[in-house]
Amino acid sequence: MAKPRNARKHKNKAAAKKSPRKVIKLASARKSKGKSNGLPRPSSRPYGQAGKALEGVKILDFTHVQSGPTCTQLLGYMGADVIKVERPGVGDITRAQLRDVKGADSLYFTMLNGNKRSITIDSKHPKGKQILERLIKHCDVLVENFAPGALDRMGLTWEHIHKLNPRMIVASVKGFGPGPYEDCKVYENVAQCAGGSASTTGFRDGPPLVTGAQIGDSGTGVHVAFGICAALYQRTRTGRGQKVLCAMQDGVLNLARVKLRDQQRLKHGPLTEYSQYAENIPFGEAVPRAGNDSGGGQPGWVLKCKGWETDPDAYSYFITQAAVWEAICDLIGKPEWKTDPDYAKPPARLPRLRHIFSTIEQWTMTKTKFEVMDICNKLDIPVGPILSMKEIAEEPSLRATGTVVEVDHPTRGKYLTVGNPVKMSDSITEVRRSPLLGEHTEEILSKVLGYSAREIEEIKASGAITAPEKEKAAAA
Ligand code: CAO
Repeated sequence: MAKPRNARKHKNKAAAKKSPRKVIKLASARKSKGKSNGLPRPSSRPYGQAGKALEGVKILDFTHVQSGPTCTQLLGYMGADVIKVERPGVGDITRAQLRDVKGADSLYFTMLNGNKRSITIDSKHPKGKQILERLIKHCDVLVENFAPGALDRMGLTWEHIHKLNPRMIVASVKGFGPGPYEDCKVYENVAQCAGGSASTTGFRDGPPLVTGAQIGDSGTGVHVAFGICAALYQRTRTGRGQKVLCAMQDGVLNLARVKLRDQQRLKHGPLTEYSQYAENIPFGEAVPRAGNDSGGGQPGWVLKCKGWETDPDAYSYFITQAAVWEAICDLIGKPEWKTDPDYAKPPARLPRLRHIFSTIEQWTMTKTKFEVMDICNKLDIPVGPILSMKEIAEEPSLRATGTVVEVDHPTRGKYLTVGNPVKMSDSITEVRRSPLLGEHTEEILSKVLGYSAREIEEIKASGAITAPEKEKAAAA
């Protein structure tokens, strides 16, 4: 098979150094001097301290609001050097949105932009364009989530970028993929609605509901991060960058795929695990909203626990997993259900789920949600307390694992953020605070792009990295 055109170019030293095959070869060569079985040795460093997974990867972060910043923050957590380009004087619009501390960057911004450096560049200024072009040559990946066409309007077409740096990966989040809506601007809830989540969320007798988890924005950001890592891996073979696109509609649909599964099952009869089936309510043509029904093959529901009358989160999710049905019967004082033909087997239980869950609820209401968890876990019954954000913020085990992290910020003081949810045995995540607007402009111009002090003075005087006074005042 013919080699890709750029494959030969890839044989330069720098590219070969990054090739995972080469890494394995070096490790096994080292090993073969001793008593080797040809496999790489485990790290001799303490857990999680063998360097960072994406060390050396340089990201030109042209993202704003939530979806793109989620992606680049994750890449930063994994060790990439993330250089966030922001509009002079204004910055990412979220710096000033939902502000809780006067004059300080909002939590909206700080919690999505950790582990990044900030440079301000007016991308429409001729000198600003020159700086951006240098950054494009320097970086491995450009990530953006502007409205459709905005990057092209800045003169940064794929062709132009690819010409400047054929190794660059250009990753984009858009609301919709190619098709009738490709030019539309999209925010979180629009994506939840267009991706099939809203029509299948909520209660049957209520309107469609959006979820609190930001599956449109943050969910798509995670998808794009995955696409970028895959493209970086492919580049080790081809030497070439590529375009990576994730439409928010597609990202949401990927997360709602069980509902597309149910849509197809509808052709073959009612969805027997939906409570609607037990209530003898006929199904329509499309997947209905399923309330708190489990999306899988093991029925579940949210049940009241002790204190529910005053505490809105005193509930547990309870799953009547078939494997532990007998333990459930004993626990709730219904040992006869173990042999009763109406209850003993899962298909017999389906039309009776409502009654079953209200009987279990009589038991859960006598216990706190944490007691339910303790008792059921010992019996292998899958349950989960409904945790409030207050409880999550205060949960010591989440602090201990670095999932919830406290960082210090020069203008707002200490705040909590969500650390890296992915834990890796060789790669530690250090969570660093978000940058102030333009905090690293000079550092990046001089140390990364090699501009001299005189050139930096010229850039400053040109207005390419500073805002007109009017915009500064508006953003304050
Ligand atoms: N210097 C100069 N101009 C800059 C700049 C810079 N550093 N950074 C951005 N701009 C300009 C853009 O070029 C654009 O100008 P034009 O309209 O003249 O091309 C302008 O700022 C506004 O960009 P935008 O259209 O992306 O921003 P918006 O606030 O109007 O729309 C959003 C926001 C999110 C709806 C839109 O960006 C979008 O649909 N993005 C794709 C989908 C997406 O990511 N949605 C998730 C949003 S929440 O995470």
